Amino acid sequence: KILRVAVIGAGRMGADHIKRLSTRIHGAEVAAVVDVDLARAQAAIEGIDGAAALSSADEALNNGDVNAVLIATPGFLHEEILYKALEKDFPILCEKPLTPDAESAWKVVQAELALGHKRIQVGFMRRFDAEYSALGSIIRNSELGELLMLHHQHRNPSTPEGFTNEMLINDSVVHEFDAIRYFTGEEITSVQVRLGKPTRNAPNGQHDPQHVLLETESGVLADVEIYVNAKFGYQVATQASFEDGIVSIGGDSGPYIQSAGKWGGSVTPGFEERFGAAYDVEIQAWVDAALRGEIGGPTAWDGYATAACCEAGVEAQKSGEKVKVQLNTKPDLYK
Ligand code: ISE
Repeated sequence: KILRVAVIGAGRMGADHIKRLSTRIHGAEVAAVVDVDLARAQAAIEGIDGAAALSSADEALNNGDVNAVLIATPGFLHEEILYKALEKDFPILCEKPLTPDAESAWKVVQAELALGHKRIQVGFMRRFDAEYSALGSIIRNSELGELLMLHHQHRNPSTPEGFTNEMLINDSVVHEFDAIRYFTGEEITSVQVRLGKPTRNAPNGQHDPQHVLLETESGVLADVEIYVNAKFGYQVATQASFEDGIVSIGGDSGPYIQSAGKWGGSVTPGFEERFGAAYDVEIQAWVDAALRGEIGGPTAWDGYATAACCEAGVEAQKSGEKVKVQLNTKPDLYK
């Protein structure tokens, strides 16, 4: 058996996934690529045998050749496609965010519950990064005692047009919300956002950088520097403080070169390079699990819980106050 995947959305992330599905991933093939811009869909399937370029998701889901869906459209378009794919009972890999707000994410959770089994894996790829999983297992195995604090740096070189102030939370810090939940195995209980001195390089009314402060159920404190117009490159790093030590991940990696009176290495230019290996592992885990009728990563509940954190985060951005994260009771399916 093989997954015949319809990739919905052939933008930056969609195109990247199409490449990996058609070259490096085992057990799956690209059956269809959907984009409102048909020329973009056509360009994306070039050289891929047996793939169709289409302009409507309905057409792809109903064409008989498709048995799985990878959703890589902008977040506000996910919900409708999710319902259609759930109706077909197809394995679904949905890029983050699951949906743009907690209410719609909760509806998606309800639709999956009605189906009675998990079909949605949400694209939080950091869980599949080698250093992230190493830190995750140090925490779970209590190798350095209890985890006390997490310090995150999330820096992007620049933002695409239309990247709003809210998107610093909804599109960027959403990754840390998931990472903190993944590391601690707990829900985040509150979010506060501090706006300090801004860079002159921020467009679109963004206040950049921002300092996000969080707490988890057991009182682990976390902070995130989100800085999306940092210019120098793409950098995502974490330092974790334990009772018996400190662990740092995502630091600079080699090769380190000494030449012409200088020494140093290079910084990854974007998330495709920084998390390329993690995306490969993520998509392979999704495919392997889907072939067994399961999912291989973050669930719709994770999509919902992070959406609730984002909502609190955007409110905190506006009020400057510490805002409580409101969550419904976790359904048994996700326990
Ligand atoms: C983007 O959508 C991502 O998901 C990247 O991982 C993140 O670093 C970036 O800030 C987001 O805009």
